[in-house]
Amino acid sequence: MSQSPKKKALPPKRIIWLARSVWTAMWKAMMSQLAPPSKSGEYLRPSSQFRDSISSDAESLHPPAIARYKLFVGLGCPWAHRTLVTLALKGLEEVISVAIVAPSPESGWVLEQPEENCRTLAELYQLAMPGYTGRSTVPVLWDCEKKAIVNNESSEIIVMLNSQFNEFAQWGDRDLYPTSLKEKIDTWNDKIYNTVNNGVYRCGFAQTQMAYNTAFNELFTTLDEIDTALLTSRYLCGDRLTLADVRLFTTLFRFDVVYFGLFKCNRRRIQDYPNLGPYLRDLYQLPGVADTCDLESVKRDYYGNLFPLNPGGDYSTGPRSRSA
Ligand SMILES: N[C@@H](CCC(=O)N[C@@H](CS)C(=O)NCC(=O)O)C(=O)O
Repeated sequence: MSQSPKKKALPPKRIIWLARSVWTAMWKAMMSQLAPPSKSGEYLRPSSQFRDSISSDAESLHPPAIARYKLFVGLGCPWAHRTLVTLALKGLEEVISVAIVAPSPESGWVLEQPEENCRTLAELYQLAMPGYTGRSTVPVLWDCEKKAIVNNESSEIIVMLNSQFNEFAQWGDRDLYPTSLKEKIDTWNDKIYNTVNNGVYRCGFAQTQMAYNTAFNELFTTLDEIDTALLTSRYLCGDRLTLADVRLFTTLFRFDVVYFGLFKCNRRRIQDYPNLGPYLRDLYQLPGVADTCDLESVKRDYYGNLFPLNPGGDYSTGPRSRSA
């Protein structure tokens, strides 16, 4: 009697190959959603869509005023964090209110308290511009009177916070973007944006080895350069704190805890640099700044929500501080 041929078990190699191919295809699809790449796998950050200004010009739609504007921020986000630091350094907490959002895998940013009848940031964007199809990012500078997004680009919001509310600000005389230093500030900003602020994302979101290597080298070349500059200078532009420091601070603050591990920015930690480490602590200790910092939210938002980079969602507990 002939026996039916025994089914052969699928060789494990085949299974591994299959799992790898499926996962790689899914990973690529998720990554191109999360972080649109160039042809060579470099991360290309989408540009911000709302670019109006607050100004006291007669024809301005958004004149400076007390209690008219609100900032929507996520505490993990370095771009939103810039606006909170500027708010604190100018003493604008009583002038501009803050609404906090937290990430959710299903709905993107969710408001801690509903605002304008919106539960999510995406709904707020829809309220401002029905049919909007772009990204709903933080920070958002919201005009409560006009029910409009004034601006969602952090680099522009902090310039407005620095200059447009001085008559109401506790520290209206503190100019973080003085004309005399503008050129120097802008030069640092350009370099630091490309290679450090966005540079860490270019490492973490790189989709080819070459794109990662390039971003990694540029990042640490700039950090070395800054470390050298800080040998003879308390701040980036001399002895005066400027918006260039604010912009650098929020990236450095997250560096050892998330970028070093999750984004593979791991040639050196900030605390291992002779001058960058103390500089970071110096900025952290400026009055009002520590209150804007929330490392638990930073860990939760990066490790818990960048699914393609960390599918398990668990997060690291290190690194230890130097003294621990
Ligand atoms: N260019 C923007 C970038 C803001 C940004 O990318 N924010 C992230 C959080 S760190 C975000 O809200 N992402 C949500 C998304 O891309 O859908 C700025 O500097 O204001």
